Amino acid sequence: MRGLMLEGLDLRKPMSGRKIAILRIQTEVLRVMVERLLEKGFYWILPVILSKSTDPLWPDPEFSIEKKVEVEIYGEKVSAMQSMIVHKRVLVSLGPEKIFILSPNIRIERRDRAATGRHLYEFTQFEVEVAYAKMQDIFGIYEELITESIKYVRKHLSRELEVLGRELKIPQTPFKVYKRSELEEKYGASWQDEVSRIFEDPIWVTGIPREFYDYEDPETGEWRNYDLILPEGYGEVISGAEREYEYEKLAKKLERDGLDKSNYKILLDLAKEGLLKPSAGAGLGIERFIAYIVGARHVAEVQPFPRIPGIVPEI
Ligand code: ASN
Repeated sequence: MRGLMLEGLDLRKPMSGRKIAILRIQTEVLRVMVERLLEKGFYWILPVILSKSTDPLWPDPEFSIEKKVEVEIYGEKVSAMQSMIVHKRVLVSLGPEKIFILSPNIRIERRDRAATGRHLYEFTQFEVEVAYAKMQDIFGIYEELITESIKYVRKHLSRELEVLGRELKIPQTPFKVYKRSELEEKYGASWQDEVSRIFEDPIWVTGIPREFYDYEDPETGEWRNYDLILPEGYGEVISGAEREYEYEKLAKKLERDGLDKSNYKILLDLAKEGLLKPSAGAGLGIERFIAYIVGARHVAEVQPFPRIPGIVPEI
């Protein structure tokens, strides 16, 4: 269904009506989502790009990073942001307890990921983090953001949907919740592609063994984390979790994963002092969500300046 024949890559021609319709839809979807969170009392935080501390993105069943972008500035080594997870944890612990960030991430995905139709080497996450929140709270927030934006687009942007030839269904809430292990057992290794095609509405998948900062229940070994899988083959669009906040567990998990503790010293120091608050949050891939809304064949179709793995454009 989705190849690499993309529309809108020719930067020397005026943009197509299709692409302009996509940008109109994106504008309004972002406005709806931002307004909803502002009404709920969230603080709008601006992103950080270069940092000594970023998401290791590992271990993770989805890992496909070719290289980490590191540069030296003022005699110090910093990385391009892979996700603001560390910053989110610090902020909700020391400052406002409900935050959101439209956060650009740089992830140099392997070139073969160009063909999935779902990977970009630069993209933006709609990040949310809430102190003392649980999984269900975060499910509720994103379910509202998703359904309200879809309702808005159907009601006010029907002309754009027509240009795109897109029929958009309003998903039923609450979205169904499944354990990753049960999906894996039933559908095998490619369960994500399978469920993304079979289910008609988005589904939450919980219990994913991955990065140290997601909460692991010491009694059951269950991971209190989640992904949201979109239907029609669009796949994962959100990932998040309840978070670890205890020093011992964090230190042990960093060691288990073979990560350099000095990159996460701030988290460890706060945890040691009892200042790292429990929280939960997630990030929604904005381009993937818009690709689903507009029915794009490749996620890069929603970017004015496509960032497809392996292809470095003129601008
Ligand atoms: N944004 C994700 C979260 O909040 C982390 C990630 O992007 N890897 O858990």
